[in-house]
Amino acid sequence: MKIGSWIGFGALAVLACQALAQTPMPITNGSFEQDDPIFGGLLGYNVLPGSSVSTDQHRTGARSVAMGQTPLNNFVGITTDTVNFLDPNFPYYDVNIDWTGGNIRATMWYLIPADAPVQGGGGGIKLDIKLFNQNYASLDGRWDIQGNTGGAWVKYEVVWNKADIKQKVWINATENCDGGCFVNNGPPPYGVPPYPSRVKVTPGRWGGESGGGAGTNTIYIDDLSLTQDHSCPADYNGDDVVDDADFTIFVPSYNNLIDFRADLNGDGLTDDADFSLFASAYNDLICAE
Ligand SMILES: [Ca+2]
Ligand SMILES: [Ca+2]
Repeated sequence: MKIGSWIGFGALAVLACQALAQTPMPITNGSFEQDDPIFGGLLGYNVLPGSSVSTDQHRTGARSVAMGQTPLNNFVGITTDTVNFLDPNFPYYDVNIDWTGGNIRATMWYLIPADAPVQGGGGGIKLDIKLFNQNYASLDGRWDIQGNTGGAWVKYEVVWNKADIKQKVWINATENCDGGCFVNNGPPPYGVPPYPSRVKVTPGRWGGESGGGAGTNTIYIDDLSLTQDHSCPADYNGDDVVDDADFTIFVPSYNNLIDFRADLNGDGLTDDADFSLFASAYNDLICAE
């Protein structure tokens, strides 16, 4: 579908996509070297039972996190969902995100000694999309590590597509409403907008009955990092181009109006104002310089 002829809708250049590189996000203590100077324990993380700081292995610095064996229906790992008493403006160590920004990428490195192979279980990096301390959506980074790495560090990366994140929040906002729907002016303080603004990051292992059962031995992790692709709001599907594929995402949201998935002006609705913005961005086509 060609909508180039619709571009007469005004020169709303505010959405001209910024030519920014991926933005390193302020994940605290990603190399696991620091303890909290006041409260002790691993700075920036809630270390769940079964996990611990280890000096046996380290990719950088002197420490890593050891995620131990995972009993059935149990979870072993660390999470950023821990209170930061030192910063009144950033009360949790969860990582700030830009709702109108790009795809979110997480990387870490893992190691399994040759003489202690992992059997069973699953895991990965889980992402929870949050506003304040309310969880709006959970996205798993699937991971089925078995065997061993021969003692070498192996890179693990997961990318959460921006459209998938919005879709998950949308489903929770509209289909799981028994306890109070939080789409558009839903029960305060959880109405959307305001949009979720941070993520809880959880590297971990889990031993589900349908997910490989219990997991043996230890997986060491190090050098956790998060980035978000540059902001190009009208690029709904996160491929760095504003084209017909994005228009097909725009249309259903525009048709039901209350849909925030294609909202471009931040009012929680997808209406004519957003169409004007989308048409302008479509005319530019390319997000990145
Ligand atoms: Ca696109
Ligand atoms: Ca709007």
